[in-house]
Amino acid sequence: MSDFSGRTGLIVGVANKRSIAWAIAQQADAAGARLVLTYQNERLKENVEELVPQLTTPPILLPCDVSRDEDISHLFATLDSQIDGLDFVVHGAAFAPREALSAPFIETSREAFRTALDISAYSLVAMARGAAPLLAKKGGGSIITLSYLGADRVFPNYNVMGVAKAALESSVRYLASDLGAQNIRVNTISAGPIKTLAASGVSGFSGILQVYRDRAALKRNIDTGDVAGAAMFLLSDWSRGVTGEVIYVDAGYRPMGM
Ligand code: NAD
Ligand code: 0WE
Repeated sequence: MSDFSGRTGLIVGVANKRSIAWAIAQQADAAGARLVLTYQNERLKENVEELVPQLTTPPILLPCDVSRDEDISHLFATLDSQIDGLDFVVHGAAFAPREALSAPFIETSREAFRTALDISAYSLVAMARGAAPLLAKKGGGSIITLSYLGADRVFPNYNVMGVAKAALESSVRYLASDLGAQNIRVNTISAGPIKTLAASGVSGFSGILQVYRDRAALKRNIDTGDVAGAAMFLLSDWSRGVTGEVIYVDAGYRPMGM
């Protein structure tokens, strides 16, 4: 079970116990990994501090607002001095201004477009650049991020987040190409809908869950544990030959035609 012993992972995107990133953190911890968890701001710091006693190995907690270059450079400078390399990185940050997820897509402002792509897509590029030297120190590693089928298909109200996820998935392929020679892999899990903080306040979310449950091959919704299982595969050596890919964890929604 402890196949992550001696490994260190950086996890970005824990907001509360329902976060997908938290389920991945719990699985990686259970497998023996030592973790670095970041939090977006002081308000979320308290949430993360309340969760960490659940982990077997006490993690390193550091602040990182991924929209700030100085936060990212400070994070990796701190890690460089505190740990001897990284084995994996989990990127689970996304944001678009609320109004952009309810008005028609055609009304998307330049500012909302910029914010959504900055936080939800560019941040992966910046994190990969910062992490690469630490991953290379361990002879390579695995970077994953979280996407949604709205990158490829239109879902009502997903709007500019769909455009951001398309940029994110393309960034995964270009990063995989840049980092492959250093044995650093980059992949994304495209998850089905889950009622997390990022989904709360999305009007009609229960309806989306219902449609997925009805149409998915497995006739159910997924939970954060389902995503964490696939994450453990992508973060481990079992996936050593996989990079630049989008892995769908959606209970078989995407393959269905009707
Ligand atoms: P969540 O709200 O728990 O996680 C989103 C995280 O993004 C939060 O921890 C938040 O702090 C972080 N974040 C936002 N702006 C940030 C910033 N400027 N700096 C640092 N962190 C920032 O919700 P979640 O559903 O666990 O989302 C995690 C990822 O999974 C996101 O990329 C989301 O798009 C993706 N995803 C979610 C679903 C779903 O239905 N919940 C489905 C597919 C993909
Ligand atoms: O990626 C996401 C959610 C991302 C998200 C959610 C919010 C809500 C609160 C990004 N930014 C914000 N900004 C806010 O102010 N998902 C895959 C979950 C999700 O969100 C939807 C979905 C699905 C699925 C929004 C509309 C339609 C479907």
